[in-house]
Amino acid sequence: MSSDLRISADRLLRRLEELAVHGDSGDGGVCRLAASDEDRAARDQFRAWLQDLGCELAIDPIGNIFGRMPGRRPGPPVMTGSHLDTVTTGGRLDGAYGVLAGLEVLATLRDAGITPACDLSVAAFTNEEGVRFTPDMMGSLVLAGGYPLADALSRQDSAGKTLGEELQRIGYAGAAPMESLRPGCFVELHIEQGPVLEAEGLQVAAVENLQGISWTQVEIRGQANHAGTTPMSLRRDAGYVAGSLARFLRELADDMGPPQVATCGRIELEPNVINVIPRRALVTVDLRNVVEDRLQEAEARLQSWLEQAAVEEGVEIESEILARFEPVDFHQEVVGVIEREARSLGLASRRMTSGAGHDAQMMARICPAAMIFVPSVAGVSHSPRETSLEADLVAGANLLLHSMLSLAESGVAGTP
Ligand code: HGY
Ligand code: MN
Ligand code: MN
Repeated sequence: MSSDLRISADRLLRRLEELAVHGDSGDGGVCRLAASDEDRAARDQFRAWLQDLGCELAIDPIGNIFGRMPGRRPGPPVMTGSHLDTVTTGGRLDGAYGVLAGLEVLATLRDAGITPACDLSVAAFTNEEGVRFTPDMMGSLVLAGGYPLADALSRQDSAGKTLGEELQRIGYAGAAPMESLRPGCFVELHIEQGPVLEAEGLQVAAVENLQGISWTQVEIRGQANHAGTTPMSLRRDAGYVAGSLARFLRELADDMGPPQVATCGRIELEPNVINVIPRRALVTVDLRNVVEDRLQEAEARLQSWLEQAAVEEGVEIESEILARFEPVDFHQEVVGVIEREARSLGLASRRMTSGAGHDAQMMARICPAAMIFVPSVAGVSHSPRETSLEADLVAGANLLLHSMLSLAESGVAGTP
């Protein structure tokens, strides 16, 4: 019976290493920005593994890649998946682990000659990180109908290249109709990227909700002048406002208390030289909270701080929302299946909230969805130091296997 079925640990761990070659940053990490040459290489590798598996392959117009295995009954698939793109200083597991564990689930069923109760599919979504093109979770958001395809394809990177041009260039501007690709239910396996599971000595978590995200780009325009001759009272210093904004964000998060978080991830100054008062600053703000009206409160306090700073320093400030997603509650039935299958596998688990954004939050807009987490060593992620214990990676993949089989049997994915 399939309850004894286990994935091939060797094949999963080997493929994680083989995929990490694409974008290898030389320090144990990976830099594989969306629609870059490194992303193309990883996509090509994933596609080759899907073809070796005999999966039905599809690529949609935003470059999402899907591998599908037919089940005993027709209809929308139970889907898993994640992303192959990384942040600039990424690790080997963020995204890639969920994609390759999904591939491993299909390979395990093929090797065992098991036909699932309904179609299963694995997806690699385009531009989850949003580092090169904003917003993040873009490919899954477009598939979910939350962002017009034309708008997404027109988003530009800092060099002025559009996502559409870049997908054409790397050969992943697909044509598969999205309607036929949408899942009937979705479960994503991902590293926790935080300290909780390791601290509690747990191997897996059933993720039941995910916090809201607000990304803002702030442009501050002051006046360049001589650093030595300009009296402090006459300055319109964009650099000073940028630095003060970073401090304000820390004070805001401290004042609001957990789970509010606030991050100033980028500060770019012009002309960025030692003896010139900066005339311009470009600053990014990342605000997150699991409660929507608290996130709105943080956004409102940011805007009033910016208005006051502009008056006090005599600078012009313009802000642009780059991404805004409300908190998401995942589907209780899917969470329950994950917990039940964890118990059957003898894995101690807990429910938890995701601090990071994930493609699952976009699939939750169109079907029952939830996530599985495995521990991150020292809670580190978005860093070359990102790693997880092999035993946990294998345990998570086995839980994904049995959760998907159980969801296929349950019929939660719906009928055609
Ligand atoms: O920003 C996030 O939470 C995700 O890694 N894109
Ligand atoms: Mn991720
Ligand atoms: Mn990430």
